[in-house]
Amino acid sequence: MPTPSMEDYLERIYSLIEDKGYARVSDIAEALEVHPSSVTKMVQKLDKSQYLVYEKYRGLVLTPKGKKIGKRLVYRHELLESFMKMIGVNDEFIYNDVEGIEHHLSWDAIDRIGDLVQYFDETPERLTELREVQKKNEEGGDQQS
Ligand SMILES: [Mn+2]
Repeated sequence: MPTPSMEDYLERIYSLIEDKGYARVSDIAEALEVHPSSVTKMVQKLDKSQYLVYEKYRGLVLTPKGKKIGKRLVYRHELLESFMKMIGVNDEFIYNDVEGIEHHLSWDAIDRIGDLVQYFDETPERLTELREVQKKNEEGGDQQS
């Protein structure tokens, strides 16, 4: 199992390759706001664990194992963002909240959250009811801040 930090890298590398066709050390460093030397170190670790192959001149290539987990990690992040949005979390908190919890949930929990998101997608009137509860709670003024 990859560590949380390895997960962050694999998630980002997968997205970069999806978006641009390649992932350079400098792009990863910029995206994760870390020093390029940290990226190089982690890339070597990911290579050793067979998530990717690092070739000095060709760059990074994800192995089938790296692609599979990278895809799941990107899905997990996007699902949790949808979930946060759905339950009414303010947009400005969503990204950091997801970054904070994504590594600490079981895949079972992720799948159950997936069910819930699907449930609300399929029955939008429930979402309207949820918004009414939230509105009532906010008006009640008993919200913790
Ligand atoms: Mn993430």
